[in-house]
Amino acid sequence: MNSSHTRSHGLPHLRGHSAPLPIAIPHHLITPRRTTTSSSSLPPPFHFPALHPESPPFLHFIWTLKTAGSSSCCCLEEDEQRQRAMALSAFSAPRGFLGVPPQDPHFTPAVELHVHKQLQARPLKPKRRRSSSCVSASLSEREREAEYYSQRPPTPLLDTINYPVHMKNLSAKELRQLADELRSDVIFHVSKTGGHLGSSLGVVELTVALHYVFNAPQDRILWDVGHQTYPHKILTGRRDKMPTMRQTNGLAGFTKRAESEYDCFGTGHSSTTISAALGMAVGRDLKGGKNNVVAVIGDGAMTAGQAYEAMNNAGYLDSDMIVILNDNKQVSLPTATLDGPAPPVGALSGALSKLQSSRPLRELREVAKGVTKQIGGSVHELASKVDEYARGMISGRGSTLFEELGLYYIGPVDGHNIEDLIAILNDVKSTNTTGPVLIHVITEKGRGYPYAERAADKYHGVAKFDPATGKQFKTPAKTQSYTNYFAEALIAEAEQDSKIVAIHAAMGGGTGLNYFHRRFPSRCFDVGIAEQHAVTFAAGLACEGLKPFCAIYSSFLQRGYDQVAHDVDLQKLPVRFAMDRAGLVGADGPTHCGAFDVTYMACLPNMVVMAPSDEAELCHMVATAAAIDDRPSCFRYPRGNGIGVPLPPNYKGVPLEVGKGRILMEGDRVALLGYGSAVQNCLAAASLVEQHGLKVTVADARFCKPLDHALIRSLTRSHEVLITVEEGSIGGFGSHVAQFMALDGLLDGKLKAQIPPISIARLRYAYIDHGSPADQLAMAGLTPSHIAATVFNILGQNREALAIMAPPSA
Ligand SMILES: Cc1ncc(C[n+]2csc(CCOP(=O)(O)OP(=O)(O)O)c2C)c(N)n1
Repeated sequence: MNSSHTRSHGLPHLRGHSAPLPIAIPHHLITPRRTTTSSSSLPPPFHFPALHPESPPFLHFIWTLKTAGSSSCCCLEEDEQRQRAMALSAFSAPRGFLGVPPQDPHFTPAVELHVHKQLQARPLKPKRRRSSSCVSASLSEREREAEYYSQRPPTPLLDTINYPVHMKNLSAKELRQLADELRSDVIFHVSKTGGHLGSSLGVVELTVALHYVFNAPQDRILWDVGHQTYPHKILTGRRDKMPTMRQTNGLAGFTKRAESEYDCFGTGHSSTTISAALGMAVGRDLKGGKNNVVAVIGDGAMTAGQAYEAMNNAGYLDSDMIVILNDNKQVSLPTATLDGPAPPVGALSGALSKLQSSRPLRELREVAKGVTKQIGGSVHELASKVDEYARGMISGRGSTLFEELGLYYIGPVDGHNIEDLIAILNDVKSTNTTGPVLIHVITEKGRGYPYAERAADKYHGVAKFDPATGKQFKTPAKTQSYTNYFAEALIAEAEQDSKIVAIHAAMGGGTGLNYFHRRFPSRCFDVGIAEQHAVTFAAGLACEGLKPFCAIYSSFLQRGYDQVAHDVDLQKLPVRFAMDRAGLVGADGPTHCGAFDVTYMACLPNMVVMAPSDEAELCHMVATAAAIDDRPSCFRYPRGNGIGVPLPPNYKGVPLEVGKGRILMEGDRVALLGYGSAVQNCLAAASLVEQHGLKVTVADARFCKPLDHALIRSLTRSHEVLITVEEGSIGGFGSHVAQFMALDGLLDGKLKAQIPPISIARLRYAYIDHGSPADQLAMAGLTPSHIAATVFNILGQNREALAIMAPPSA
């Protein structure tokens, strides 16, 4: 176990020396329970000596107790005796250091009394707390008003679990405690790093039950999307790395095979796990193996076609595997419109809800419970628990969907009831040759963190936040995100053209279309996590003369590529693709990096391919796409905020001339031809270069297809060097420019001086790991310094190149 998580006697490790410090105190020590205590029986006052600032942290704990006054409560309801013993031994441990004689009988009672008095002096407000948790002393007013704890909770049991093997002997009660501690640990860590919170909180009990029943990594546990795996990561040897979550060189926000053998399949994009699990199950069978394979998939991820393709095939192949449908009634992101919680889209969720609320089902369960009671005995209880949920007894309407695909349906099961989960998982595990089984588990997103539970978006993805108040620390920005500018520009177009409609795939918040939805509810379509369908659905709308804008992240559109090519481009249908998160995306990493869209879009014969260099250009490109009505078009824009250029009035853009770029800055010798957001880095590079006495030309290509041939010819002829710059993979803008130059004879000069060297700066030929945007840009070699150094390198001025890459002050 990593030392940073090791705490003595389950008490928090206190950092720093300035009192007052937060402390955690088990509930029974501060609850007035000694009703017999009278002033006459009180121990004599205990004298706390002064404390040296260099003293070990646990002394500060005691010192804080004395000086700050402990005011809060905690509610470790479970196993009081054990908690009490642990706490008292912790109190007793430092006696020697405090100069207290080891046998002083008054030490412990004195501490208890002190705490007791503090409590009486400052009674606690009843707070809505669901489970065992922690406390902090010396609460500020704000903290006392708060519904959660600002400091790291004690996790005595979790501290003993580094890998699943360490939890195999725990009792049901201890497993519940472990789940509580795991939950508070997730909240604590995510409050420091930001990341995916709500989904992880919803699967805490499920994660504990799965790792208790199954033996990963031999048993394969797959997590769909992987954004809910923070508890899984904590239980599988990565707790000490949680503070590095989603940061450069830190833990990935999704499962990743290279990170841990417990991550048996890499994820990020949804709805893949049933397919992968089936592959693993069949692979096991072919090899004669015996291990279990479990795929956990959310009801959102279950809206994608691939999940059904996989279930259909699983039913046919009949290999043993378990699919756990984690149903939290949240399908799209965020889980709310701008006006409040959104009902989940799609008929599947309707069917699942019916299943949950089915009256016959509830009654049958009651009957089952009665039968169990009459039979009595733990074995019968366990067995009937499974029967109770099994399909034979319920025949709920939603279950037939899965049964007809060939999966044995069990459910719905309370996903926060560890005993039930364990009973069912054990039963399914121990039954040989069952074929595929689907266990329908009901969970609550954001479970156990009051602010998440109440939030309309269930805190799906959060910035760093204050756990006590749930308030996220968002740095105010001077400009809006590109996503918002896109949404405003599209609304402006739609105000003038009633044929404009918008489609997204479960990403109303991420694409900004929730704003469009509020303005035009009947013209906005959330199709669920179904990018393939979104594209062909848009194609159908275009056939009917509507003007569809399909807003899908660059990386997610990869999933709908055949539809883009076959259903849209081949038929020359005017579907407009707004590709958000183009280029590097920071913390989400390579699964979400929009690296390939220029390559896969610009090779299509009919597609117009463009990229704005700033937010005003984005507005103009929305207008351009609206105006292109005889063929498909697309534009890509980055994650992050605009650069603060003046915007067209009311965000209403003006259509650009298709296939025309523009020169932004005139110079000599070297021309930088940027595409999309990379143009800004070209401008910044130009000013770096200028500091070394060279003025370069900077041009904004605007279009990758059709290319501005005249612009490229003129730049080529009037400069010694042409450098294209883009945030995308090989085969993108630079490749198109190089191809054109080769075919146009621009590379055929007879004299050396007439041959313009061309350099192409693009994303490094590798997947760039998650990290800060600045680190990623540096890894890609696309920072202004890299571009400026490339200029001097090509000109043979290595000294200037070096000076730029390693300035003297660095
Ligand atoms: C192909 C694809 N499209 C969109 C997303 C973005 N996305 C991440 S999680 C999520 C919702 C998933 O819902 P569910 O599977 O029910 O999990 P929950 O977040 O509710 O736990 C979406 C749409 C994605 N990861 N992959």
